[in-house]
Amino acid sequence: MQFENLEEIAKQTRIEIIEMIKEAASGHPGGSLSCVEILVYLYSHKMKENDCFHLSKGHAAPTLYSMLARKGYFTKENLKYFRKLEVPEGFVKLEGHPSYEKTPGVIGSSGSLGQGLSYAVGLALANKLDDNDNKVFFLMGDGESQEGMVKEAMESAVHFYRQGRLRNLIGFIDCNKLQLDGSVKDIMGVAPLASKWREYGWHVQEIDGHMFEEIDCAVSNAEKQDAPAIIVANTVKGKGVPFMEKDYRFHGAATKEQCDLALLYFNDPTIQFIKLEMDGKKFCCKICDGGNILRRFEAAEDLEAMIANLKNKNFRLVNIDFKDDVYKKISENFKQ
Ligand SMILES: Cc1ncc(C[n+]2csc(CCOP(=O)(O)OP(=O)(O)O)c2C)c(N)n1
Ligand SMILES: [Mg+2]
Repeated sequence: MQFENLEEIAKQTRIEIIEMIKEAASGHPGGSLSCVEILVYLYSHKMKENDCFHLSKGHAAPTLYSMLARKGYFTKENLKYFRKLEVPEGFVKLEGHPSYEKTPGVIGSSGSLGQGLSYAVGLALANKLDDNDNKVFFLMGDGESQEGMVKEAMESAVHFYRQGRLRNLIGFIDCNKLQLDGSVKDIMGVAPLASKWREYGWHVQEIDGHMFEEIDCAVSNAEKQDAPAIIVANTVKGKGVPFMEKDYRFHGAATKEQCDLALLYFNDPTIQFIKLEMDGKKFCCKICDGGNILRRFEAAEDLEAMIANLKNKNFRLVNIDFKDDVYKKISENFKQ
C-alpha cells in the first residue's frame, strides 16, 4: 500500500495526542484526532522545505506539535510539557494554542477562530512579492467557518489571485460536523460548504479526510487549478478512539481515566466499547452488545457509561461523564 508508512505515523500521532492531553490534564482531543491524516500527509509526505502550513483551528495544537517534533523542531520528550506554564531549560514552550513566538516551527499564532485564512492569504501574498513558488497550506474547522472574517478572506484570496498577486494557496476544512458544544448544523449551519466556496471563486473538492489516497489526489489536483483551492475533508471528530468519536463532549476535555482507556485501546484494538443502557428501574443498568443483554447491575442514576469488553469477558466500567464522583460510584456499585 502506497501510504503504509503514513498510516503508521498517524497511529503514533494519535498516541502522542492522548499522552499530551493526559499529562497536561487538559486539551482538545476531538478536533486534534480528526485532522491527524491531513497533517501527517502534509508534514510527512507533501511539504517541501520552504512550504508552510498554518493551523487556523489552533486548539488542534497537539497534532501540530506531534508533527513538529517529528520534523526535529524540538524533541519528542518535549511533548510532555504541553500546556505547562514552566518548562525546564533546554525545552520549548508548547502552549495550549500555537504561539509563533514561543514554539519553533509554528508559522503563525492561532486559537482565536476565523483569522487563519486571512493569515494564509497574507503569507501567499508575501511569497508572490518574494517571487518564490512556495506553497501555503492551511486548515480550519467547519464550526470555525461560521466566523464572518472567513468570508472576507475567501473573497480577498480570489481577488488577489485574479490580480496575479497570489498563488499556491491550498486549504482544508476539517469537516467533522461538530463544534464546541454540539453539532454545527444545530448551532449555526454552514452547509452547503462546497457550493458556497465555489460561489466565491475557489476550486473546491470534497474528500474523505481520513484516506491518504484521497488527500493526495485532491492536493495534486488542487495544484493544477487556476484558482485558490479548498478541500472539504469529511472527518470524524475524535477519530480513532471509539468512545470519543462523534461525541462533542470530547471537544475540549478527557479525564485521565478516559485517556488511559484510549491508550489501552491503541495497544489492543480488539477491545470493544459497549453502551450501557438504563433498565427503567432506578439504579439498574444493563450492558448490551448488539441487542444482547450481557449483564445487569446496579449503578448510579442517569449514568452514561461505556465499558471495555476485553476478549476474555472481563468487563471494566469507565464512565464517559466528566464527573469523577460518577466514575467512583459506578466502580463501587458494579457487581461482577
Ligand atoms: C473567535 C473564537 N470564538 C470562540 C472560540 C471558542 N472555541 C474554541 S474551539 C470552538 C469550536 C470550533 O469548532 P470547529 O471549528 O468545528 O473545530 P473542531 O470541530 O475541528 O474542533 C470554539 C467555539 C474561539 N477559540 N475563538
Ligand atoms: Mg468541527
